[in-house]
Amino acid sequence: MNRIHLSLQLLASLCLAAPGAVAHVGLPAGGAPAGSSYDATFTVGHACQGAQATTALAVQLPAGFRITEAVPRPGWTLTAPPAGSQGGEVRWTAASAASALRGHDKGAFTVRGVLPATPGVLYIPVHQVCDVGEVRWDQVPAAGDTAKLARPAARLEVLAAGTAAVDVKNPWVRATVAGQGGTGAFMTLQAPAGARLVGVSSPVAGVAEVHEMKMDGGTMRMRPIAGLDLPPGQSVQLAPGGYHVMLMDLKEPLAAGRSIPLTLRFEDAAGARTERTLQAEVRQVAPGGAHAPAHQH
Ligand SMILES: [Cu+2]
Repeated sequence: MNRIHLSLQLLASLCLAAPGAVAHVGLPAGGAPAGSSYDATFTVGHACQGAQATTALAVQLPAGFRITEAVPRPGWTLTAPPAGSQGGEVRWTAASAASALRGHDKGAFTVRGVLPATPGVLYIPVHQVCDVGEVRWDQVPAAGDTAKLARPAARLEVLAAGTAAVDVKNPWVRATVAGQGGTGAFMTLQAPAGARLVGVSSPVAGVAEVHEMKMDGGTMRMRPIAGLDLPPGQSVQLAPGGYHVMLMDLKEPLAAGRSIPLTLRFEDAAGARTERTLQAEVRQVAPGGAHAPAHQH
């Protein structure tokens, strides 16, 4: 196996950008396995527009989700369907103005239950009531439509067995020119329950590895690592100048604009293996230009 150790002069330090835009009322991205016990924790980021506080939250449980219990909040009254049932509404209501969720305070509202046995995507409408006004988070994207919705319903990906509960945002691969043997792939990973990235493969590369950048005698070098830990709920960025996926022994030049498949392999704390296959767009430079690419000399 030919290992490539290139020394890179870094023109940009690793930029710790904020994770992708978060829906105003939503569930953690990344999904959860079909048939598993799941704590659906809805996060409220702020009150309705022009309002001072969130005073009630109602969640419409989707068919296929079997509720175990809704978690009470101190100072809020709670109504919920009986344990073991499907559908219906869970509603938390602030008992007084003092216990309402103020302004930009973040609040967590949890419904415990069991996910459907069949993989798919659940859209869960949430009704946010404020001291002034209300918002119905109930928009569901049309098939194939990636446009941003103003009031998206909470989204939960119910995963097939073997699929990793890991959210992959903005995956991209740096374009190559003819004769170039290797390139980098970059993305932001987040695992709600934690995971470890232990391997990568792609049909366009003979060899794919997870690399880190490290100072070595005054020179920044990259080298393969056995695994990359994804702490629960934390965004881990693979970016130029930092951790990255190294694609080597490329079978063809990668032109900007096309997409290539990448399969990421993960391991959980118990050693169970899962994977996730995604399409990464080939780009000339980092998106937005905010993260200047590392230049090779
Ligand atoms: Cu590398």
